[in-house]
Amino acid sequence: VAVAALATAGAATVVARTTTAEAAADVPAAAVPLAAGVEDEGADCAVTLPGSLTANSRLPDPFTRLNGTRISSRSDWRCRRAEIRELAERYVYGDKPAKPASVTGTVSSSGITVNVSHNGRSSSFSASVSLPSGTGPFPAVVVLGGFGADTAAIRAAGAAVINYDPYAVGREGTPRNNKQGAFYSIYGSSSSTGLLMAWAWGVSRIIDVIEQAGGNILRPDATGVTGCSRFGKGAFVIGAFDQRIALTMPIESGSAGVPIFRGIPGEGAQSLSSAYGEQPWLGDAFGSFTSNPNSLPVDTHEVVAMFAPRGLFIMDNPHITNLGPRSASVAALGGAEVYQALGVGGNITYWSDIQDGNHCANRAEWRTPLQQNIQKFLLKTGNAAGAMRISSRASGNLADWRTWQTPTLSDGPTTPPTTPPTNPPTTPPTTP
Ligand code: MCU
Repeated sequence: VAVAALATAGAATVVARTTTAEAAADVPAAAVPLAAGVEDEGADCAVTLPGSLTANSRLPDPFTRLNGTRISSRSDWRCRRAEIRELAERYVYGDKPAKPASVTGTVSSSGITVNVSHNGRSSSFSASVSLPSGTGPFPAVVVLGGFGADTAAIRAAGAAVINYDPYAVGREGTPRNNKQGAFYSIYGSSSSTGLLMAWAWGVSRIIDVIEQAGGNILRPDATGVTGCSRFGKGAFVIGAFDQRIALTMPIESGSAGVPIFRGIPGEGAQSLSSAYGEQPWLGDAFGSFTSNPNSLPVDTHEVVAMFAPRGLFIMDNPHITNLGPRSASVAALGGAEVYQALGVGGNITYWSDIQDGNHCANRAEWRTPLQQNIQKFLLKTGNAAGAMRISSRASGNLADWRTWQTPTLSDGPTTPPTTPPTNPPTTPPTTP
């Protein structure tokens, strides 16, 4: 789909990928399950990780399987996604364990408690809840940290806010060999899983509890997540790794968040070694790649793709190079190719066309798209098409980063290989 320049507003060139024709071609929101009923719907896919890695200065092809073949139908995406998930766990974020043996807890109009036990170890954490006005049950947005996210706009749109303290589940300020928090109490302080994935595990356990509570206060099928800066990194990983999350809204996530790892050094964003070393956000395995991201078999455009067809609204700041906004736009454009191939190009938005350059400022420009995304993916009362509103201050060019092209995927399952010809070849093979 061609990228069409629609308008120029001050210093920011606004480009929108979604034309009327494309929006019409998208499957209507009501016809598509916008979130899966399970945390990982590809859990049954057999994935064999590569034995060795090949350096590639361009972005890996999201449509090519680990065995070198390309997917050809939309239904092939489920198990290709599972491959990307495994790669991202092994090389970037660390393992996210499946649901523990026991998860219990409570949901009230003011809070959620979570109790987990597994293999003889247990831990607990809680989160406060602020309901919107009106009559429930309500959708809910998990908000990480107390800044950046427009909680007033979220509640005004009709969603509850779940105030999640990620540090209760994965603390900052610890060395990698002594990680702390509810996740590490269960899986060990020397777990190689980084904080972002520990935070993701915690939100998945909150959703487990919401599911078990019966849905009188909070709807189990309408959860979103958001946060700014380090909590934007968190929101991105939380949403990617739980397919029950219908809407994810990372804000100004920076290095270790949305920006492609391969683009960060050239753009002059926070270096990979700085982000890796500042806090154990990424998994321990990422330490081998901080000076050679070209050897990573996966990049964040494929993490973006893991969200498809679910709602993804990426907010970014083109005024701060340290955040890697150019590299973030490339991640969004690359991942959007998968959304488009699946016929849901209107379900992703990237928005860096903003005037106020302060990090994690509350911005009027994002209020309308934020509420439209909540209406479309959580309340299911709207169907506004997403858009790429990339500021010309920091716009990357996907063509510079890829050699692959986006396939036209067929609707149904892949046709099995045709049966071999029944007639023997007319010319017998010549003997040497
Ligand atoms: C953009 O997110 C981080 C950044 O990666 C860190 O280097 C800096 O210390 O903190 C930022 C942040 O979380 O700001 C609130």
